[in-house]
Amino acid sequence: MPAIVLVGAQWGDEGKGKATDLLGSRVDYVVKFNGGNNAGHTVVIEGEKYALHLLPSGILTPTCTPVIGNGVVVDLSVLFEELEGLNARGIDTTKLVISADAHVIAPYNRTLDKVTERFLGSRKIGTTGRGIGPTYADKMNRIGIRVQDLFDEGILRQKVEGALELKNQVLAKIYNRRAITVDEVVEELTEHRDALRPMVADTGLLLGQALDAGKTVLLEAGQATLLDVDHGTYPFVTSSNATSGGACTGSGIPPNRIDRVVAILKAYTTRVGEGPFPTELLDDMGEHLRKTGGEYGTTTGRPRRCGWLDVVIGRYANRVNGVTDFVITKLDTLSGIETLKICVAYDVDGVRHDEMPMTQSDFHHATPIYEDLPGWWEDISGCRTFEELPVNAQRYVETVEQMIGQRVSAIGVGPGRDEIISRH
Ligand code: 2SA
Ligand code: GDP
Ligand code: MG
Repeated sequence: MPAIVLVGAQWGDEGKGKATDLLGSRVDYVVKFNGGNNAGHTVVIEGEKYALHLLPSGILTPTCTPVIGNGVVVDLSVLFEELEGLNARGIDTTKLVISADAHVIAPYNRTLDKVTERFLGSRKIGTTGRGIGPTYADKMNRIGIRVQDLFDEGILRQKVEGALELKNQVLAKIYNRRAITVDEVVEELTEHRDALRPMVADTGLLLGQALDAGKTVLLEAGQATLLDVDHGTYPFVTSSNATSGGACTGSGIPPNRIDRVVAILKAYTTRVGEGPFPTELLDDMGEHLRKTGGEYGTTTGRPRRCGWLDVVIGRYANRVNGVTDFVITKLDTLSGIETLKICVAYDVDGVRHDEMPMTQSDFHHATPIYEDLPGWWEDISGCRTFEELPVNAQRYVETVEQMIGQRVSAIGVGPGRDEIISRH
């Protein structure tokens, strides 16, 4: 199995971190290909909880080489904080490799992310405030700073100077903020330069050679399909490509080397930040899912919005990502609910939509059309085979498979590494 892509099927927090960690022992490389420290992956190993933000989840598997690909935006202070935190817990992080082409999050972009949200008022996106959007905007605007620039001080100063010409005008004229100096930016960006140097590589070349040598590579998405800047609920999205296509551009691995795309689908739906969410539950059931599922942001601690499973989204994720198999997570969270609802289509101003509506205006007006399924009462966290699951839990999974038209290869029944049912 040369290259596997792992993506989130909904609005994130489906449990990609746990799934990556699980596959980690079977792969040689785990590559983060998009996003930055806006991600939050919680992995529980033998009762120990690890919250990763910028580092690929493969960092927790000693046999695996973790890679930060060219498509990632790197906050250097967060990188070293996270590495130190793991080292203090006895995790060996020396194998980490970082692309020379990855962009770095400059301090002014963190400031701009936060102040822009404040100025947007009711039109805000609900970002994580980590500087992700402005850094990707700089990349597209060709005024970004890349990891390789840190090792050529002349070039670095030139680039920071160029970027600040624009940034300081925006900060001063629009936001009434003080001007930032080239020196302070260069100082912050080069603080960890010596420690960073041995980690930096041509990761596209490294991964290409690894695949040629028969190694397996797992490409791990941050965020998810509906947060993808092209295929998500724009503008309420993140600023990178979180779908499987992003795995190629964000790593340098071409599409013909990828032969498996695993999508992680939570047994219900959650979303953090603003934006449309047809199956959102603003009642006691929503609160029940949030409490039982522990649905609070791994990075910001924000309560996640919760709702029923939406297979229109499941079908969309299947198509956009070219999914080969789904992993359903958090099925255990649904135990003890008498009747479960699955959204099978939308009603948009009196018209039935079986597919995602073409326009965001229609998606904002989408009302779910539900099918009811009987729930189960048993604690399923100890189940390790499909047959051990209560019949109604089996039916729930099989119904999702039929409705999406894709195989479910594994089912999560708890946060722990071993709390999983494999159906191979
Ligand atoms: P940004 O900061 O520019 O990427 O925000 C843009 C939108 O993307 C959403 N987003 C996320 N949604 C779910 N989970 C994410 N990671 C953290 C987690 C989030 C947290 O694992 O819990 O801790 O709050 C994540 N990252 C970005 C974000 O909410 C905006 O809607
Ligand atoms: P990610 O961003 O997709 O990696 O997901 P997060 O880590 O942000 O959120 C998923 C949460 O669900 C984490 O706290 C995981 O420990 C937890 N989790 C993952 N799979 C399961 C599961 O099958 N059951 C339960 N109860 N929790 C799970
Ligand atoms: Mg998360």
